Amino acid sequence: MLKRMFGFCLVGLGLFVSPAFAQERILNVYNWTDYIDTKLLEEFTRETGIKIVYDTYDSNEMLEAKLLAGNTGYDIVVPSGTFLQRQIQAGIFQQLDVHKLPNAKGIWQEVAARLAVYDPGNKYAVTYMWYTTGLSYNIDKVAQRLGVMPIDTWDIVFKPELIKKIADCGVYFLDSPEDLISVALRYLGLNPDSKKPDDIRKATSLIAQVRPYVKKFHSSEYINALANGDICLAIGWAGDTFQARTRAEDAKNGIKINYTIPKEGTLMTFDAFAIPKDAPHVSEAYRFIDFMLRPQVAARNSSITNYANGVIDSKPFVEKSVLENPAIYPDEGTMARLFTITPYDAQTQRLVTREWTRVKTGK
Ligand code: N2P
Repeated sequence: MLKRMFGFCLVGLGLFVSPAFAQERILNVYNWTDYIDTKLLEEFTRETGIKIVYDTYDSNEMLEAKLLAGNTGYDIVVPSGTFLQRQIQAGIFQQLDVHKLPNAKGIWQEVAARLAVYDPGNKYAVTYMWYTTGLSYNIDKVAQRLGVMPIDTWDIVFKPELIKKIADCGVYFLDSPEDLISVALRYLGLNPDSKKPDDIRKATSLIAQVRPYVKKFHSSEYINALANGDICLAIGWAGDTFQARTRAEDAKNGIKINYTIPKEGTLMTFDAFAIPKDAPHVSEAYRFIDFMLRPQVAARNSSITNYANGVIDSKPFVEKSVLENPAIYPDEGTMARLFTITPYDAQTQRLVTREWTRVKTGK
């Protein structure tokens, strides 16, 4: 009898803790495309029991539209600096409790200080990756068309007589007004952070002038398009470009891809993890950010995505070829050519959106 009762109790207990009855732990992550070592998602679940629903986007505008509409259900999002700043001001995020992020001790202080321009006191966000915008190209096809000239100047995309020569093998530009306008301003010798309507129009007119030679404005398709030879040049982001290089090498298709930071200088951007105020799974979100801050984990993300992360303690674990690539981890000389920008105010944003549509539609 006793034995039977004991057995019964055990069964009862078993049912009580069986996964079918235990509350499932979930985390909804919304991150950029091609921006993580996906194996880490499974490892996180295995370790914590938290299931990740992983969704992607390829533009800040897309993320912002969702955040402003509210009730996204997302627990983690990854805006870039200027957008982060506006979204903090709009009250979208919750303040982070750093005590819940023990691995924050490995954060790269110089990088955190740069992010603090957008998030004063680093209260709302933690840097994930940082990077530049530059020229991504197929070495052979561009050389066939431009000869021996070094591919190290924005002239290549902003001088009609040059871009015209490569248009036949396919040119993409990022669909990111902030990147393109700041770079065009810099090229024109104007302040890349200018909010003056006249300056913005000068920048968009420059881009509009070369619009006929641009096959597509898109912020993620250029990785495969470069890797499989569909295009020969893009204005793109460094990490994505080196991913294209790896894909071409894996495919053994003979396509050689390079990325340069033009000598006139370029934009440097910081993408950061933040938790929306209405996030349904806050403690799971902390677990995830802390996991991503683990030096070995951060290093794997950098080694796979070719983006520099925000954890200084990860450096010893980052693939040497990534760590020693100054287009990914800029040396001092490269750093000196990089600029950052601040967010557009509401009025300037309206102008930018209008101008950008005009540029893209060619009207
Ligand atoms: C990853 C793009 C990340 C840089 N594909 C843009 N925030």
